[in-house]
Amino acid sequence: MRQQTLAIIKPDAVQRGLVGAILQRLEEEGFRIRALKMVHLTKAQAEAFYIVHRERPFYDSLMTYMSSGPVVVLVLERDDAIDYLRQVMGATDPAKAAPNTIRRLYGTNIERNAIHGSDSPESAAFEIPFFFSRWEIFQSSGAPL
Ligand code: IDP
Ligand code: MG
Repeated sequence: MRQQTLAIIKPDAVQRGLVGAILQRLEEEGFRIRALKMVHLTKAQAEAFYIVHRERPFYDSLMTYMSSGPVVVLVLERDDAIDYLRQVMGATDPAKAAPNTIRRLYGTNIERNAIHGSDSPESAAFEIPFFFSRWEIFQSSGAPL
């Protein structure tokens, strides 16, 4: 099923000049970029985005990291986009991620792991409108929203 998901190229990857490599990989994997922007999240914005994690022990550190520099936010479209992006990203901890996944290639550690991807249709439905209004998302003709 044709589907959209939200990806974030995280501050560590932007800072190390990996935006181009990651975008190239995503396009090679068959994702179409439907929206893209660079933003520097405030801590309050990062907290609102990651609200589901507020009870987790790493939450404060994650908020500091996610607001430490600009990120590149993307709406990506493909068949089975949500699960497929999670496969291409690899496991949360880059050291445990499968070879050739984005996190294995470009992540630094379990926190600074280069990329975020929505983990379910419910997450995508929250995360895409968090960053993009409808008119900012280029729709392929006839594709479902
Ligand atoms: P995910 O990004 O693979 O879906 P989640 O468990 O949803 O992983 O965690 C969200 C983000 O929080 C991770 O991508 C990573 O940046 C950070 N994180 C997850 N687990 C840890 C941890 O054990 N220590 C530090 N940061 C973590
Ligand atoms: Mg997650």
